Amino acid sequence: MQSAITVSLVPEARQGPFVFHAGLEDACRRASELGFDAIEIFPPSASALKRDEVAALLAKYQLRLAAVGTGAGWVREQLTLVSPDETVRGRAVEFVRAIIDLAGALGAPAIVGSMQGRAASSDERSATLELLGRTLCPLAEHAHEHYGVPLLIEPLNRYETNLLNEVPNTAQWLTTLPSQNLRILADLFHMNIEEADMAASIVEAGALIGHVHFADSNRQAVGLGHAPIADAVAALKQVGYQGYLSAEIFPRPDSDTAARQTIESFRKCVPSS
Ligand SMILES: [Mn+2]
Repeated sequence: MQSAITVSLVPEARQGPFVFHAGLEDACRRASELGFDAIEIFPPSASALKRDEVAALLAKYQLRLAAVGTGAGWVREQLTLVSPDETVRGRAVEFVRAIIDLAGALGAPAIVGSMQGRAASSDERSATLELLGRTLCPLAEHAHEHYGVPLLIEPLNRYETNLLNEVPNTAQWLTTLPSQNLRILADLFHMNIEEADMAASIVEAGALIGHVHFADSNRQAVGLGHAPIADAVAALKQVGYQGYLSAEIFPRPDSDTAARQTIESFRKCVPSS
């Protein structure tokens, strides 16, 4: 397993759970100084970043790109992949596809979290999930065919969506879809709210887990809350997970302290690193 840390380049997400907010180079420099393996970027859109500049910064600071988020499509433009408005839905698909193209060219997957949207009511959940499957699969195939990377889908807690809340249910749902290229982003903060047993859920999803958001019960750095993170990491080892533990956390009390706490917790959880 490898360590990663988040940077938001979205002014509207200034209060969001991202460690660094002062630009990509600042984040790369600080991540590199602390010994992180990679960074995860939350950009305002794909066009806000130039691929060559990102590549140059990653090379300069000897970092890899862990993943790129698509949530700004929701935060800034209220786009979702299940909007009943076909035009909005089409814009959402294009927003995600552009991020797949940016991330994929740098060898990283895109993340669909809040862009999954929500069902208007519980009666409409299954039809909305079906629509989500229909919009996600062509995007996942695009990521596979052009870049050989998966597309990550993230179950969120019940306060953020009524579609995908639990890791095992999401794993089950993935097996019903035509694309084999979707993987689960297991966010330990969301899991701590929704799962009966985080470790058991990780074991159940097994090889379908493609990325991990490394956060404690209160969305602070691991070690500053009370979620059973050590058990979750043991379960990830058990299923042979070799991806990133990426800190998607609040910069509390400040970015540097949260980052330092994260890398210390990571080294405790993954002593071989
Ligand atoms: Mn997350």
